[in-house]
Amino acid sequence: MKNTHHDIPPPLAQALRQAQRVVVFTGAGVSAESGIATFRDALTGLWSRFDAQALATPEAFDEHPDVVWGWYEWRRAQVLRATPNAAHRAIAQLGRHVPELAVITQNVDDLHERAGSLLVTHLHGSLHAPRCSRCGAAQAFATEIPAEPDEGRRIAPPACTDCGAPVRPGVVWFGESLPAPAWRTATLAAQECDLLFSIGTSSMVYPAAELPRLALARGATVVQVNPAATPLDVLAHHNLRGAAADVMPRLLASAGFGDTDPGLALTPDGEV
Ligand code: BV8
Ligand code: ZN
Repeated sequence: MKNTHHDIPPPLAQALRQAQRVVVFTGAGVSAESGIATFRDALTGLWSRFDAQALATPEAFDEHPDVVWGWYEWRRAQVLRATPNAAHRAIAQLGRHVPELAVITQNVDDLHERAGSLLVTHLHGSLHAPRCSRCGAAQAFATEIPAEPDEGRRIAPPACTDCGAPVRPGVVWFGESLPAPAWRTATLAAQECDLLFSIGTSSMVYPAAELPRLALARGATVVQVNPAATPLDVLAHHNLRGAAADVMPRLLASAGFGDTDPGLALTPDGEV
């Protein structure tokens, strides 16, 4: 069934109410409403001369370490200034309503964790885990929040405290393998779930884009949330055409999972 909806179809609300094992698989689009540039538009200024795919590679780091490190420091500054949006919060809330929820993200930000999601698997690493490009030693950032690197400023990467080699971002670049434990967790979750949401991803990067197909092959219901069409459209049972921060709260409400916001004081007669 290849339908696209603005509203939540009743069969989907029902499937969510009855789901036992749910996977939420996210891409850059889930952080878009937190002001984090999505992957394909994360290139501004100096970096606009590079294609993201060309910049997120070991070769680019070897050739232009200061351009690549500057790009990641600009992105890290964005993330540190950002706050989780309603989509991240709805996904954390979902974890309080279904028996098992696995959050599998391609994103390198920590907004799922900051929204309260507990089990978050990072397939492509994290902006917050720099490591030595030679000996692999974990490194700490010299400054908590990098001075806002202006558009395209080159920043020389720091030297490893153990061996002096350049420190690199703790992310998985194109041509690099995904962390085996994360990939194993993700494939097991996709193969065992009864409902998988693919939220805010262009579904073009492999092997991550394989996950919804693994879930489908095991008979799971696959739902996509994206304002635009992606290669997953033809396979998904439901295509919810819209922004994640708009769709996700409506999805939970449709299943009766709307939490009273813990921050709201109840009036004496229980009215919110
Ligand atoms: C690997 C970290 C084995 C860095 C990233 C087949 C099989 C296996 C590999 C390949 C294959 N074919 C090709 C490959 C190679 C390659 C690949 O997939 N290339 C693609 C381009 C074809 N894959 C790899 O290299 C992977 N490694 O295969 O290892 C191996 C080992 C050695 C030698 C050979 C093979 C590694 C891939 C990981 C690369 N690193 N990120 C960083 O972040 O800088 S991937 C990068 O793209 C991002 O991290 C992101 O996670 C990923 C996908 O991007 P999206 O998240 O989808 O973001 P995007 O901007 O594309 O789209 C945003 C979406 O959101 C859009 O659809 C938009 O409509 C939507 N949206 C916008 N606003 C909203 C919204 N949605 C909802 N709400 C909104 N408000
Ligand atoms: Zn080192």
